[in-house]
Amino acid sequence: MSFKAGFVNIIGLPNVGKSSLVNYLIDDHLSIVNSKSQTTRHSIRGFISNENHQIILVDTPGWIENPAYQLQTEMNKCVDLAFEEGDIILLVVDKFNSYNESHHIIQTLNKTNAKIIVLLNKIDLYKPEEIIDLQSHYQQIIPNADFYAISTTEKIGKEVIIEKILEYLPNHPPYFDIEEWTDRNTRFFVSEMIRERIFSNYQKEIPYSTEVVVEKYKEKEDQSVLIEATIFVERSSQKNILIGHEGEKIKKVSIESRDKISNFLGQKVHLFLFVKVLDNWRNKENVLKKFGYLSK
Ligand SMILES: Nc1nc2c(ncn2[C@@H]2O[C@H](COP(=O)(O)OP(=O)(O)OP(=O)(O)O)[C@@H](O)[C@H]2O)c(=O)[nH]1
Ligand SMILES: [Mg+2]
Repeated sequence: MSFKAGFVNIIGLPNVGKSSLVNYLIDDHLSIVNSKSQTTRHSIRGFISNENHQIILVDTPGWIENPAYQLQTEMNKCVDLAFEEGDIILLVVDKFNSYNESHHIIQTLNKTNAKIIVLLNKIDLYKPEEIIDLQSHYQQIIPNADFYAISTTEKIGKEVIIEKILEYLPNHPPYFDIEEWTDRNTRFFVSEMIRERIFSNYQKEIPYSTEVVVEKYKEKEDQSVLIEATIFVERSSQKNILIGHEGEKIKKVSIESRDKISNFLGQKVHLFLFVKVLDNWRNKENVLKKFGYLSK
């Protein structure tokens, strides 16, 4: 039997459960999940490999209807690239957002040569008739797609999704080492775990105005890890909010992040966080490039 391998790109509007789906399918914490929308900012790849196949699952940022700053424009470019590069596209939808035929995502899907699977997520929250109505709606606007109703939190749907992906996966040698589970490095996961704690601890514009960069990652002789990370914000008022009265807020983020990272690495972690203002960074091309957001 020849080897099968391909890119399975996961696309949808913000907050529908794309990252939850990737984590559920690969049975690991690849991608951070949060109840706030626009959590994911990069394409993140996770692999399911064995001696017969390699499924490359690609989590993407949620599609933003009207980008308000360049970071959001770059996030949308990740989605457009995912349409082009996918052998299979998983469109994740829920009942809280709907599309019509003229929507960019639907029009692009109907033009692609990739196989399309529509996944109606969060069915733990729906009445049976809502599922039937949504199924007929999506079958009408994307006639070439398969359709499954799933729930990542209730763990419903994995077997049928994997079975369908394997049916569609093209014959191809593995793209990545079959021992690897992702193409992202430890520093990336560390910065994402800190960012996730920021999403959970702050409201309004703070999560969206911050970027986390791991500046130092050093394993010490006693097997513990020393990590220094900078949290960039856009204005000094945001820096004050982030730090909080007598540093209480940032201390909480630091402790929670340290525990998460330590759990992930299986090592003791010494974490030091610094907050810096980088004026209007979300609109600065050179900064976005440095932070790894520019696709070209
Ligand atoms: N009830 C329910 N909630 C879910 C389900 N799947 C995901 N969620 C929740 O939906 C929220 C968003 O999940 P994410 O996985 O971060 O969504 P996303 O599409 O990756 O979001 P962005 O990265 O912001 O585009 C989180 O609070 C999840 O816990 C589900 O099957 N049922
Ligand atoms: Mg996400």
